[in-house]
Amino acid sequence: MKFHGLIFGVSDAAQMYRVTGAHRIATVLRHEGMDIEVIDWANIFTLVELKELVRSRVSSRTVFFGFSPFFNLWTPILNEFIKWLKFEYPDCATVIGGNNVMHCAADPKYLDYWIDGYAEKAVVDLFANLCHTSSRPIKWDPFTVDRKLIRCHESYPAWPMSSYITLYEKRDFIQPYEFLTTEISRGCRFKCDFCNFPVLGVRGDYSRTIEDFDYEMRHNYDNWGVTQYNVADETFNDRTEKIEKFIPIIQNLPFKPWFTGFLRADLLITRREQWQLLDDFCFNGSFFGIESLNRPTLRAISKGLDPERIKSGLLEYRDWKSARSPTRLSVSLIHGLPHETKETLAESFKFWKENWSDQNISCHALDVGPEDDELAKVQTMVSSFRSNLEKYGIRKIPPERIIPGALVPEYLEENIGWSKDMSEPASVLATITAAPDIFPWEHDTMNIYEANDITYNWNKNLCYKSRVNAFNLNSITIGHKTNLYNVSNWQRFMVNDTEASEIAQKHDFVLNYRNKKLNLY
Ligand code: B12
Ligand code: SF4
Repeated sequence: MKFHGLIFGVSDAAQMYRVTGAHRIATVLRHEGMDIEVIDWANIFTLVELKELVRSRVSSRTVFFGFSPFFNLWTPILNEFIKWLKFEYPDCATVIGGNNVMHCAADPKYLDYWIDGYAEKAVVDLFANLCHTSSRPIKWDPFTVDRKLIRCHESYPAWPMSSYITLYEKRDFIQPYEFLTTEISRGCRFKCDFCNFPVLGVRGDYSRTIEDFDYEMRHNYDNWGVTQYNVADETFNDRTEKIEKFIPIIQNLPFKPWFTGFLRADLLITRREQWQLLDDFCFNGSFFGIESLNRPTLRAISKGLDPERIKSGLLEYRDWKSARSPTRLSVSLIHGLPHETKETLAESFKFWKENWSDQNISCHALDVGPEDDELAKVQTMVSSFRSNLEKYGIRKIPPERIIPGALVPEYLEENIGWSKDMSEPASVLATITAAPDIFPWEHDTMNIYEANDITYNWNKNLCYKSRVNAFNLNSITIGHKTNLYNVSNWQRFMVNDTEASEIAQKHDFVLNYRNKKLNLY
């Protein structure tokens, strides 16, 4: 008997991206012989529709309902839904998974298992147990008593692996103009102090096999016509050999792909040989975490390259790359890192305003992690900043100087310029909604309120006027129903323009998906 399960992806419908984690886990479980269906954007279905969908799928073979909230996004309807699931199908397990999933607002009363972190290895054991095909004991977290939790990074590390393949099915209704997400390697070679990614400081080649990558690219093209991808790697250019390894595959594909992903600017600038390789890879969209242009700040976060070299190198790369292929470069800054002042940020603003108007820029106030010390201790994703506040000269603002209500989502939305109508700020808002516990920090040269104010001004006067983000190109291709190479003037689109002009079609896209899912059986 083929065991059956449903995995519900929960993600911001305005972004129109599917939750890759849900499809990746589905791929792994299918490989184990299970019949797994993924339902993307479960958050846009009504409760009645969710119930209807479940009733049309469940049979005696069903063993579980899974949830994959991207960025821990959750809604009250989903809490109603899991309550109903447990009442209606008490013998089926409810499982929720993701990086930092303990931060999710899902009601633990109705969820049997919580799986935190990269879960490919853990799910194999868990589901073999649920299906009674193995009695290997599950390595639960012994310190969490209020729920059954697996901490994958400690008990079932899922890296490095030879395969990171994610496959889709006909019932996913993938459109040829979508951007899917692919993963070339897992883990980052570096250990930046503010970074909260859990797999850092890895050594050696952590990339998948070329055959595994080739199969994924061809399968998605042959079956769904997909040619465009976001790359999940934390630092795609951490090793030049990794880029070289995959180029023969890229160049033999029967289509011209487009990749967008994270690059480290200092590596790109000091390893000039990567430029041509990235162009050969069709790595045309790049996202750089620049964080700051202030030298003492960069030193404090272990980013040593002289900011003057970063500035000139980025401009040179932009000119070089855009003379060869359509290109979109995004830079991201963090306001309020140690040693940053209003003056250093004003200088930085001037540089970007004068030199980067044809590309994209975003900025965020420093978020050191949750205020609650206990929560910070149990998180999988927690930065060195949060664990070593003193080392970085970061303090909690004393209660008498706390501005009541200034760090809650409603205030931030109203006063800091985060609005649900704009794709980028909406993402941030979603994050804040999921994690309202913000550490009220200060250090000798800035505090969180000042950083928020500066961020608001940057957003209003620079970031929202910049071009569309390299990670948001999906909105253009879905809006135009064709891939990026075919949209002639896309490079002129701005962050807000794209949102405004394509909004109707965006909604169609996810609503059409929902209708097809509901009418499938
Ligand atoms: C692609 C991507 C996006 C895409 C999303 C596309 C999509 N839905 O596929 C877009 C562009 C929309 C995006 C937006 C943002 N992103 Co983003 N994004 C990524 C990226 C590069 C890849 C995500 C991915 O697909 N990973 C691969 C899959 C396989 O991993 P996974 O999702 O974690 O799934 C595994 C586990 O979580 C678990 N799991 C997942 N689901 C389930 C379900 C069950 C049942 C089980 C058992 C297990 C399980 O098992 C899976 C396999 O191991 C990551 C970096 C990274 N390496 O993850 C950043 C990342 C997640 N993003 C990040 C950020 C900051 C953002 C933004 C806030 C940026 C911004 N300022 O706007 C927004 C927020 C979006 C929102 N609120 O919706 C940060 C998060 C940091 C943090 N948590 O503190 C990351 C880690 C990058 C970084 N280092 O800064 N992002
Ligand atoms: S910030 Fe980027 S480069 Fe630095 S450790 Fe994190 S993932 Fe790696």
